[in-house]
Amino acid sequence: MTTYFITIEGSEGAGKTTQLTFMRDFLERAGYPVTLTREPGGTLLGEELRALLLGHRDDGMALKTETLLMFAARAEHLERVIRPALAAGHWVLCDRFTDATYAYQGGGRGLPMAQIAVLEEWVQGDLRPDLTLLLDLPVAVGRARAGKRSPADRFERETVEFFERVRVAYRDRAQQHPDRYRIVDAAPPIAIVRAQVEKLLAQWLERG
Ligand code: Z5A
Repeated sequence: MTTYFITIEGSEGAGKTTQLTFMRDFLERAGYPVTLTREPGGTLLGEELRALLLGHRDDGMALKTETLLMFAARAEHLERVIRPALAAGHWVLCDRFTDATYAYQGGGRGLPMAQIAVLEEWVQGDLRPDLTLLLDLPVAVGRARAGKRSPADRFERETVEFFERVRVAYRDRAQQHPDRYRIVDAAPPIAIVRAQVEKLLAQWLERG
């Protein structure tokens, strides 16, 4: 049985979590069993690492520490959730994955992309997403959406310039991997974004 690993990416407030739920419903209606998960997180240990990574501490975190914790959570997630689900015949839908490390730690914080690539290779081997949807929208629009919740986590307190760099890094990734990436305009209302996402999924399912 063929199973697929699908990720959804974008900067804060892009609507990933909202659209991922619709994607699960869409795929389940089409008869595919789905495992829905997220990063950082997805396992007990991963969620504890997520709390450390997003936590409201004020004494900062070294960039290497932040990156290694992202990959530590990912190693756990791959071992305990993603690979077993794929092996059991489930499609895996994941809210963020390694493209987020390239965008945030690479683009946002300036870690050399080649160093991320070394960790990607080590932790994932040859496993890469089959499809990645990038929900793209102006930074100000996403921030306004996310700002309605409180309090802001360690990433949400970053500057507009940081999120502009994240957006550029994501778009660069999409250009570098056109076979895997699909870009969705995430600025319109939820129902319109949903229709775009479902159309892309339907086209992707029908590809030869
Ligand atoms: N991070 C990292 O640095 N490196 C890594 O390797 C990984 C992650 C894996 C946590 O991720 C942080 O971890 C993240 C990057 C970093 N930090 N940031 N920023 P996260 O995915 O959990 O956090 P998030 O991006 O902040 O999630 P989010 O703000 O919840 O965004 P979302 O999932 O894309 O949006 P949402 O929850 O679906 O919607 C947000 C609100 O907007 C909500 O009220 C919706 O009802 C509303 N919404 C959604 N869509 C629309 C539309 N189309 N119109 C109007 N309103 C909408």
